[in-house]
Amino acid sequence: MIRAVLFDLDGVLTDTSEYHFLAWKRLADELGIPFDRQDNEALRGVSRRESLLLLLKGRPATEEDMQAWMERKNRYYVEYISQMTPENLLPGALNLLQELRANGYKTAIVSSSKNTPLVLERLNLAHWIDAVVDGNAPARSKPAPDLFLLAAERLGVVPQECLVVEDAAAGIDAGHAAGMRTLGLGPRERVGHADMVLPDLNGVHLADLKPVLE
Ligand code: G16
Ligand code: MG
Repeated sequence: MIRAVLFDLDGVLTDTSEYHFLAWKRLADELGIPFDRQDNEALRGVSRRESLLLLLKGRPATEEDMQAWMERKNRYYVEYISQMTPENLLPGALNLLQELRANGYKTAIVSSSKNTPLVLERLNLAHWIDAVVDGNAPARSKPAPDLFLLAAERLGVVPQECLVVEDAAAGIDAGHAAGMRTLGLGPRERVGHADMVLPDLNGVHLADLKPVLE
């Protein structure tokens, strides 16, 4: 019996995944490294450092370079997200959060991003969320189960009572590693290993999630 729904942020509730791409693309262009949307798929949901390593594709870099490049990418990213408003919530996201809460489910945001507090503030979401666990927590990032396990603990539920909603392969892996049920959003090539797959949350109601909620 599911009692809590743990939402990823980027690519699930809002489209910051596009801003991550644009910020990495800007850095890659400046460094003269080829990088397109297809390359970006591998970065979805993984940490900032892991993303940079994927972008560098084995090119040599000192720790100092890495730090400077991660900071530069983050500066670009923060520029983008500072312009966000509640209009940047993806269709269906707010409605589902409200329905869940009205029906006694607990809700959490579980994101690898250190920028989660700023994004949540821009989206004005605090009212519908019981707990937030983000990349600032002293824990391993996805695909490790740590962030999801921490969220369950904060909500006072056990992993078997949690449904994870994720758009990234690494996030689905993290949910399964935590012993939770998973709803994958996006193409089957990416999230086909989830317990249930939908294209996105547009028009999705509680009743549609019955197969994974019971
Ligand atoms: C997100 C994004 C990733 C990003 C990571 C770290 O994870 O999907 O692309 O690299 O956070 O973000 P930041 O550099 O802002 O700390 P999630 O878990 O919300 O999908
Ligand atoms: Mg995501």
